[in-house]
Amino acid sequence: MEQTYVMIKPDGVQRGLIGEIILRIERKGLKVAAMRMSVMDKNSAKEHYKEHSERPFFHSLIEYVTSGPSVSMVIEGKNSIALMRSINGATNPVNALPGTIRGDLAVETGRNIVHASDSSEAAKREISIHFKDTEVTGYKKIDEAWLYE
Ligand code: IDP
Ligand code: MG
Repeated sequence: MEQTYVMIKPDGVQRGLIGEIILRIERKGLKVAAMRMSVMDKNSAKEHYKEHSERPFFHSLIEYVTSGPSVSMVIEGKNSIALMRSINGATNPVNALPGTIRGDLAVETGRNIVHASDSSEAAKREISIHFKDTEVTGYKKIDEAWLYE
């Protein structure tokens, strides 16, 4: 089953939105395959966001995501990469539709509370930055027969 990397960024944690965000992911029918709360170290954050290393906001982005505890997850399910991007909504909350996490709960791009991998290559790369193989569980959930045709 497809896996993606999802992070509740430090602003989501500080604003008390961990439960709200995980609720939306579980309610959709996606499975939490791994989860950890920690302060992301700077090297992992830089590796995670290396595609943005030349952008003017890179330094503040690294400071932001390492500024306090965040929640790292591996989310699993059919089409989980595309589904998580749509659950999160557009990068800039101004453009994120109501009903999405960013559309309902965030105000600006630099504090947009969640991350999700944008492709299969990114998902594999990001999961391997943040989790060891042994931390990603391979369990089967009882609702699968009712989620998938
Ligand atoms: P994504 O998180 O929707 O994949 P990306 O374009 O990959 O969006 O940007 C990664 C993260 O960098 C964003 O979620 C946001 O936190 C931050 N970011 C992107 N563009 C800007 C900007 O113009 N100003 C400040 N932060 C930005
Ligand atoms: Mg991105």
